[in-house]
Formats: sequence, C-alpha cells, structure tokens
Amino acid sequence: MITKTELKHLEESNISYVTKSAFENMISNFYKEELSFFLMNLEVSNSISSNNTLTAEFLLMERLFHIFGEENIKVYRSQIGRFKISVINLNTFNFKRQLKELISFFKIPIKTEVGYIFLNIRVGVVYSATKEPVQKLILRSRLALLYSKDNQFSIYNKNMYKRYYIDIKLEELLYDAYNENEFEPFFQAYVDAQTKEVVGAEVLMRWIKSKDKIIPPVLFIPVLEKNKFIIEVELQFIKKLLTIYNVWKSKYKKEFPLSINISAVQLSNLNFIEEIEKIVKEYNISSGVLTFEITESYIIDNIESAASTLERLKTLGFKISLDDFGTGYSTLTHLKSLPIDILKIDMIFIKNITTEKKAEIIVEQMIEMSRKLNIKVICEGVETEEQYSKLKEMGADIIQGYYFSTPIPKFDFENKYLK
Ligand code: G
Ligand code: G
Ligand code: MN
Repeated sequence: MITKTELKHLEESNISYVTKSAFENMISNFYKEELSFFLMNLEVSNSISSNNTLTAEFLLMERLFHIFGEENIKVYRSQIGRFKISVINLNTFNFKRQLKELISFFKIPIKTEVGYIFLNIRVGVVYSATKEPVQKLILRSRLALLYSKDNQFSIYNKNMYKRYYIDIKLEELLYDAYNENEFEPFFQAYVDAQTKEVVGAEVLMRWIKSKDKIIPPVLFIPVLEKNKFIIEVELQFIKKLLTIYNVWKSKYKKEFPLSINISAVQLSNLNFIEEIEKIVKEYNISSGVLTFEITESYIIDNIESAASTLERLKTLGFKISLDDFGTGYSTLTHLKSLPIDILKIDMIFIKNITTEKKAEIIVEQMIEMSRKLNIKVICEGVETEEQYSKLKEMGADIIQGYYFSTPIPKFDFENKYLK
C-alpha cells in the first residue's frame, strides 16, 4: 500500500520531462552513435475517474525509473497521460521482461491510503534496429500503440501499416454502410435434436454491400469493435431484426426464440444495455424471446464485471448463452456461479465426434454435466448425418449446423420454416 506521505512525496518530486525537439534530437543522436534503443509510445489512463490522472503519471514515472533505471530513459510528455519514452542500451530479452514488469504493476488496482487507483496502460514499441528517420519511428510507435490492448504492449511490425490503411478505408465504408442501413440479419435454424423441429434461430450479421457482395462479420466486426462503432451498428441491427420478427409474429401467429451475438465491447458498455432495454419495450418483445450469445473469453477476461452484467440482462428477461464453449481454458466453475441458460459446444468438438473416441467422450460429458446443472445444450457445426445421429443418441437438446441449414436471408428463412 502507498501511504499519503509517499503520495505527497511522489507528487512533489520533480520529474524532468524533455521537450519535443530535445527528444527528437536525442533520438537522431542515438543513431549517430549507433546506440540501440527502444522507443515507447505509452498511454496511461484512469478506468473511471480522471481526477487522479496526475497521480497516475507520477506512479508511472516512479515505476519507469525504478524498472529501467533513471539514467537510461528520457521522457517526452505529449499530452495528459501520453508519453514518448526512449530507453537505451538494452537487449530485447531484458526489455520485454521489464515491460512486462511495468505492465503487471498496473494490471491490478493500486492500493493507496486514500483509496484504490485503477489504471490502464498501453504501450506501443519500436526498436531502433529499424533505422529510420525520427518522425517515421515515432509514427511507427503510434501505430504499435494503436494496435495494442489495455495492459499489454505491442511491438511495431510492417503489417501494421497495411492493416492501418485497410482499417481507415474500412471505417469509412462501414460508416456509409450504417447510414445506408446495409447490415442485415441472416438466420440459422436451431433444431430440436430429438424431433428435428426448428425451435429458434441464431441471428448472424451480414453486410450487404451490394446484391452480390455479402460480407461476413469476421471481416468487419473487429474494426467496429476497435472504434466502438459496433454499439450503434448493433442497435440499428437489432431494430431491423425486431421489425422483421414482429412482421412474422403477426403474419404467422408464432413466437420463437432468437439468439443474438454480442461481444465484450458491447457488454462493457452500460449505455448499450440500457438502449437494448428501451428497444425491446418499444418493439413490445415478450420476455424470453431474446437470448444473448457471449463468448467464453469475454467471461474469462472480465471475471469481476461479467457476473453483474449478466445478472442485469437476466433481470431484464433475456437468456444468456455461452458461445464457443470449450475453446478457452474451460470455465466449468463459472457455469455454476454465472446465470447461464444455454451452453453452445464449439464445433471443434463436434467435428471429430464420429472419428475420435476422445471427442465423443468430451461431448458426452458436457451434455451430461449441463443436464445436471439444468443448462440447455446447443451443438454447433453439425455437418453430417452421422454426427447428428450420434448427438441425438447422446441426448443433445439442440443442433445447429450446415447439415440442416447454413445462415440464410430472411425470405429464405420465412419460406423454409414459417409458412
Ligand atoms: O456467421 P459467421 O460464422 O461468419 O460469424 C462469425 C462471427 O461473427 C461469429 O462468431 C459471431 O459470433 C460473430 N457475429 C455475427 N453476428 C454478430 C453480431 O451481430 N454482433 C457481434 N458482436 N458479433 C456477431
Ligand atoms: O462464434 P459463433 O458460434 O457465433 O459462430 C457461428 C458461426 O458458425 C456462424 O457464422 C456460421 O456461419 C458458422 N457455422 C454454423 N454452422 C456451421 C457448420 O455446420 N459448419 C461450419 N464450418 N460452420 C458453421
Ligand atoms: Mn454464436
């Protein structure tokens, strides 16, 4: 724990930041002297309040000096919480180890006498061996920062440039697509394993760029997640989905469950959940119709906040489905403590179920365990008759996969299953 006196002391310490031009000159000189060095582009921020960003900066400097040695580093502070730092005379191995040490200090809240300080730190790194003019090195470190995650560092590589230009272009196109309302739900049937009846569907987003250009989510959702635009896009998408649903409901007098995928960025956004609540009221959707599919990795990465977010969704009447189950380091313990209604066994297990005894045993056990925990099981990626029969035999609840249907547009889904 850091005492009040230590904090005060820290804040009164005289940190000597260098100016921008001094920093740039210095790097040029490193070159002339053939010194090897690392350039870090570092961002430190408070997770919630920003009133102690300055304290954060002091803590950061204290750690930096402690880990790298005050004599080895020079710091230019470009904005509040943003720094460019050069570290000289190091080998890569040491540098990575020290960076990890720095980051691990910020990973858990810092306890002080006046309360905890929650900080995020991100670091983009470039190594001098790339021998480029200063401006280019700085740009590269910024790119590396852009592609780093909270409490991680990323080291510049050439592909980042390519990715950057593609991402910028894609961002613009995605913004146009949002304005043109081009995101469309496709539907993939959920089938009762015992009766082969269609009992619902997974809704999968597609970007219909033009009539014959259908873009799958893997190509654009990561960009939307990065710039957080996924929130707006998904809300627009859900409105479109619920409009379709309500038309079907009154036309066919049928209600059936729909599963929507949501990612970590969305679940961590309080406003997103409030907006969903409003939309569901506005569209008069019965409780229990919507299930949210969340991935196992979201829970692992957000273990503290996940429980309360999921409880909140449950209170609002939504069901929770754990997607891609078995692909992370498995969360059997979480199944007990989290409010999960459905578990989706990932297709990597289903794939080998008829050829590998081990896969068969694992799936059988997952089904058995879920039954005991009163959790429904969906088996993803069923592609063959043999796989289907096996799963039916094992007592699986619901099946999804190309054996029954691929994800299809609304008209096909309506013609195939609703009429
Ligand atoms: O349909 P396809 O297999 O291409 O989907 C790939 C991934 O995209 C899936 O893992 C799915 O979870 C994700 N995905 C599909 N639709 C949505 C959506 O509306 N929102 C989010 N966040 N992810 C989606
Ligand atoms: O991660 P998530 O479970 O949300 O991803 C679902 C995706 O899996 C869908 O986008 C769909 O395209 C894909 N999928 C569904 N059924 C099958 C299948 O039987 N085989 C394969 N290869 N992919 C499938
Ligand atoms: Mn899914």
